[in-house]
Amino acid sequence: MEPREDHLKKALFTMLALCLIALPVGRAAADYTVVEVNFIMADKDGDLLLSKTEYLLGPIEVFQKLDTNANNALEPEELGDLAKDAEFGDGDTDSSGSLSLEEVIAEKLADFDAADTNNDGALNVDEVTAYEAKTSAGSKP
Ligand SMILES: [Ca+2]
Ligand SMILES: [Ca+2]
Ligand SMILES: [Ca+2]
Repeated sequence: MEPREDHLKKALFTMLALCLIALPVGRAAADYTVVEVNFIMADKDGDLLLSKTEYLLGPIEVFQKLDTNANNALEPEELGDLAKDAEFGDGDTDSSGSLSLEEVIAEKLADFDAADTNNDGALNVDEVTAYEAKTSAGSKP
């Protein structure tokens, strides 16, 4: 059994690493794109495929971290700038003004299915890269 504390430490480290990667540092030291690095970090079993579980793990951990009042809902105050993101409005399917974990998972599963273009139930790095390119291009005004 994996000790839960180790798991949390790994998640925190991953988030920290993601923050660092997100900084505009010019050319990355390694020849990996941000999408690829995120993919490698999310791919816990290293099979170069993201299962649904692996895909959801990150968002679930982020959810728990952001939910500072532990009411299993993310209010705009907890989300800060993220609340202005279109995903917040889209994800709040019951229009409660907050995101429940169920709403976050539903949103992410929809992303997963949309990205899984060869319908094998897993995401390879090409599918993730293509999906990220598509969604970031689509979200520009
Ligand atoms: Ca995997
Ligand atoms: Ca809601
Ligand atoms: Ca796939």
